[in-house]
Amino acid sequence: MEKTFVMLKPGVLQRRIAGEVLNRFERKGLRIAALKMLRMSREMVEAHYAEHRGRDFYEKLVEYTLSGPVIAMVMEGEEAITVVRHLTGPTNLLDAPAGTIRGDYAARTRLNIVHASDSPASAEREIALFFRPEEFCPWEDGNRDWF
Ligand code: FUP
Repeated sequence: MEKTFVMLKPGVLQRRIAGEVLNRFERKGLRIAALKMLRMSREMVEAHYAEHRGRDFYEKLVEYTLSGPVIAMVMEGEEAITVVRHLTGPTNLLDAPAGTIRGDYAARTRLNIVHASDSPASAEREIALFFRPEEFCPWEDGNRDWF
C-alpha cells in the first residue's frame, strides 16, 4: 500500500471543521497511519515550501501556515497519492469542483485549507520532514464485521 502526507492547515482548526475534513479521507477508505497536531516552526515551513521560495505568494503562504497549529498525517491506501489529490481537488480554487475538499471549503487559493503530496518523491520527503519512524502506529483492519 502507498503512503502519502496530508496536512490540514490552520484554517481547519480555526473553522472547527477538522472532523469533517478528516472524514472525507476516512470514508473513501484511506487508513490513518500516523497523525499529530503541531505548530510548525518557520524553518519547517520554509523547508516544506522550499520549491515556492521567491514566488509572489510565498510570504503570505508562510504567514498563513504559521498562523496556528496544523494537523499532520500520513494516509495509507492503494494509489493513495492520486486518490488523496482527487479528494483535495486542484490547487487553483477556480478549478476546484464542488465535491472536492478545496471546492467545498475554500474560497481563496492561498487559504486552500489542505496540503497533500503530489508525487512519491514529495510524499517521501514530506513524511520524513514531519514524522519519525516510531511515530507510526501500525494496525490491522482485523474484524471486518464492523462494516
Ligand atoms: P498544492 O500541491 O496543490 O498544495 O499546490 P502548490 O504546492 O503549487 O501550492 C502550495 C500552496 O501555495 C497552495 F496551497 C496555496 C499557495 N498558492 C498560492 O497562494 N497561489 C498560487 O498561485 C499557487 C499556490
